[in-house]
Amino acid sequence: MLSQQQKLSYQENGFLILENFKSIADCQQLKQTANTIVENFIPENYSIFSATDRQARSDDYWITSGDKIRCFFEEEAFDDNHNLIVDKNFAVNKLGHAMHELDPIFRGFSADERLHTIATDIGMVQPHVLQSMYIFKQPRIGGEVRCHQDSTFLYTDPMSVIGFWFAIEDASIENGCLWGIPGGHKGPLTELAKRQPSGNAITIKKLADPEWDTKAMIPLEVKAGTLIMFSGKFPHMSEANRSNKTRHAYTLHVVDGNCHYPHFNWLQRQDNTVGPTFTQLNSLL
Ligand SMILES: O=C(O)CCC(=O)C(=O)O
Repeated sequence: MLSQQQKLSYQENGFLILENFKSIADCQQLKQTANTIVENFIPENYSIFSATDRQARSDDYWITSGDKIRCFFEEEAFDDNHNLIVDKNFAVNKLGHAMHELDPIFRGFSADERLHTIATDIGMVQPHVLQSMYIFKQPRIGGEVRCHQDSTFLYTDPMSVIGFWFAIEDASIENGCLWGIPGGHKGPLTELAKRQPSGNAITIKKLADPEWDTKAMIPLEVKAGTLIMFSGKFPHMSEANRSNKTRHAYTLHVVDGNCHYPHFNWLQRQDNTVGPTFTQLNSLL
């Protein structure tokens, strides 16, 4: 799947951009499905997602969502008295974390054998799809995602997570595209998130300096259908979306089943696995 040059570029920069990876029709179908999930959602039990804090917030709704489809709201969708102040259909920050398994349209989009091949091309032995997220990045209130490395939150020993980030709509600086530090993955893992043995608390432990050199950040502006893949130590972020446009994206986080997946990771599935392989996903189609 990947050329020698693409593999070298991924190793050097920690990320790779593959344009036109998905068709516009596939992106539109996924977007429609995500919007329908939100339309049908009755906000009785929900939580708010914030990725600006250094301290991870957690609650029951979040911590048990690893093998479910749940809605997490934008922080700015509520007033100080916790009343929803925007249309529900433009209030959800993201869906998570098992659409790839539980929803037939999301499953079809995710069960892409090319992703298995790409993961093995860059050295993964047994790719498993651990997590999916549909990120809306809503107009005007789409929350910032602070600079982080995905291995902080989905840790394996040795580290293995790969992020597959699909632009479902055009992503630009204006509507809050991804930013990243090319080569930043060559530094250490700077933080590790650990779920506490009891309760829902997740603590984020600082492992290393320095803080990210934000001057080295570059915007990854891409068209709908593009796949950006990045390694678990690639520092990346996105700014708040203050534009009038949405910026929908879908992500899959894939880990190597040959690596140890510790109990301290926040995402623990009831079946105690690290999610299906691409072949298993395909067999469910
Ligand atoms: O889409 C975004 O704004 C951030 C996504 C992200 O950080 C991730 O997929 O790891």
